[in-house]
Amino acid sequence: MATPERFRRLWETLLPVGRDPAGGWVRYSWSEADLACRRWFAEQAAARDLVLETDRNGNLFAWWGDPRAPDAVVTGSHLDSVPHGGAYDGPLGVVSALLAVDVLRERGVRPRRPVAVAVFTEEEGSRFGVACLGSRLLTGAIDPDHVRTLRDLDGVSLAGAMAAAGVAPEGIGPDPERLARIGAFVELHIEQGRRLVELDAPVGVASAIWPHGRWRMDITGEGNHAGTTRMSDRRDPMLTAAYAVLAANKEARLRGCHATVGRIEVTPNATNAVPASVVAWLDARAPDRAALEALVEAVRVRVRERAGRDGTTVTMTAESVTPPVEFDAGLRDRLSGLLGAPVLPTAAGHDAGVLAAHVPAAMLFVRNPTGVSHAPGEAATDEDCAAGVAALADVLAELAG
Ligand code: HGY
Ligand code: MN
Ligand code: MN
Repeated sequence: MATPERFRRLWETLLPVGRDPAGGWVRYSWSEADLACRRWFAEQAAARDLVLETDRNGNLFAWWGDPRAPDAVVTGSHLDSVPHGGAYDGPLGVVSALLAVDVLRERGVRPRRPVAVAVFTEEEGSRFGVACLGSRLLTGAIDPDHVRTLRDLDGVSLAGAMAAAGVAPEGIGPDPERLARIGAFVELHIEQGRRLVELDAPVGVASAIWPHGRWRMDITGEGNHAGTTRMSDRRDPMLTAAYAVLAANKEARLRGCHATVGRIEVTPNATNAVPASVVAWLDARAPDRAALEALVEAVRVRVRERAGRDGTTVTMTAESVTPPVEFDAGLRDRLSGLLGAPVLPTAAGHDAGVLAAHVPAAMLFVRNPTGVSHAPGEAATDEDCAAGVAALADVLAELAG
């Protein structure tokens, strides 16, 4: 049975991995913490006699049933994190999937279709900048030659990081044969908002994902002395960046969209120097594609105009853009009917959203009392997590049993 105590027992075996003294969890792909997460997953798979595979993109699959058979029911999520993120975003889906397999075995379910628990690589894009990297590579949504050249903040390439972890980077790229064997994908995830709190429901079913993306703004001015440079002589890229932050916020609010500048890099980053350049990343999300394009264009126009006044130059480059996702309506209705669970959209990206373009995909959300995510305040009660495990077990039994 899926009990809170049982959830907690397994949960606590993963919890210390990547916990950061400065707060939250730091589990970047292919880092020591990520490799420890992968070892943890391998141990859990072995303890359950699940056959573990690492695919050509570093995604992990633990199989209950024949890995080569068609029409598999795959469930899982990711174990990487944003910088100083919460505990649940990703790991909850993996832990719940393992426990759901346990529950089904205890119930004596013998699946007609193979079942796999999956862990996707670099869902957050926190190290190499592209979200849902593992599922994008698997599905051919991104060029592997480009991916091999991606570098982290220390200049380490993705190819180098993979090779250091013992996974051959030469092989990354689309895996149509593996994809064709997946008959359905279900990802359980912590809710990243408070809709389920409002609805008084422990578990929900996803309807859709807002289109969203990341844009890099390179703003260049002139480095100079903070004490001696007259205010009228400055070409300060920080001013343009500051304006970009405010413009993005205002345009998003006016349009019913979301926009965030959560990361900047300042060169040379000195207290007593007018910066030479600033790089700022815009994260923008909208209810539909046209609204997203209009939002980003509005920010672009306003920032360019401001750059003209600041004597700076700005270029804005899309780093990743994810189209809207409507989850398979048949599967969504079947699962919400089966679980008696409400249906809700999200503005967060997920591997299930990437896979949804290729296979029937669905998501379950577990209530988050704080509504916080991508920060240590992310939360769920053990009772709700157990309800999530029970719901996922029911879903897997329905699809594969
Ligand atoms: O950033 C996102 O939407 C997700 O949580 N990866
Ligand atoms: Mn996330
Ligand atoms: Mn996630």
